[in-house]
Amino acid sequence: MRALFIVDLQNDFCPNGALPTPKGDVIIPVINKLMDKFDVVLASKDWHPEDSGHFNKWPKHCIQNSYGAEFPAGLHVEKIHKIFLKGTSDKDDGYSAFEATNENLAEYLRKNNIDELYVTGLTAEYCVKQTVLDSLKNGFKTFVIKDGVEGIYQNENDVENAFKEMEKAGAVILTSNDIL
Ligand code: VGL
Repeated sequence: MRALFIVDLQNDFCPNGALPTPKGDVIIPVINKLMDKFDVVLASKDWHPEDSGHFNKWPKHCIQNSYGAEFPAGLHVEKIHKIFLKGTSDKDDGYSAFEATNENLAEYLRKNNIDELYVTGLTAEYCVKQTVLDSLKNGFKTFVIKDGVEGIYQNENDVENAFKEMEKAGAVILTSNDIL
């Protein structure tokens, strides 16, 4: 089975959010179109407690139950089968969806016979990259849909470098046109 995975597509990572990507919203229509092409659609949410130690490194963002943690308007949320919540404790930064605490993602995928993960979402340099690297480590065939991913761009080459790192680790990089 093939799953579309949407990493942290949340208001705070969209333009005007607390930790914005300049163009994060352009991926919303791409992801909406892709949703019908998969057996299952899964998503992660950054889900920080208000006093998270993570905020020593980053501006406050994606606080549990806040507007910033919600999916952006326009995303077809009714098509998402399951949401994995991460960044809930100070044990890790919760960059990877495989660090979700409400449900173990690797176990969920195995239990549901999902062997291929097609990753989209925010942000290329952090949560998308770490989710992809962990997916590969866990033995899943992992694809990254380039036009379904956006980045923070703290430096000009950060997104390009993230894609190189994911590809080197074994991810297949493709575009939505290859699927639609
Ligand atoms: C993220 C930076 C800090 C992400 C989360 O979702 O990619 N980036 N926290």
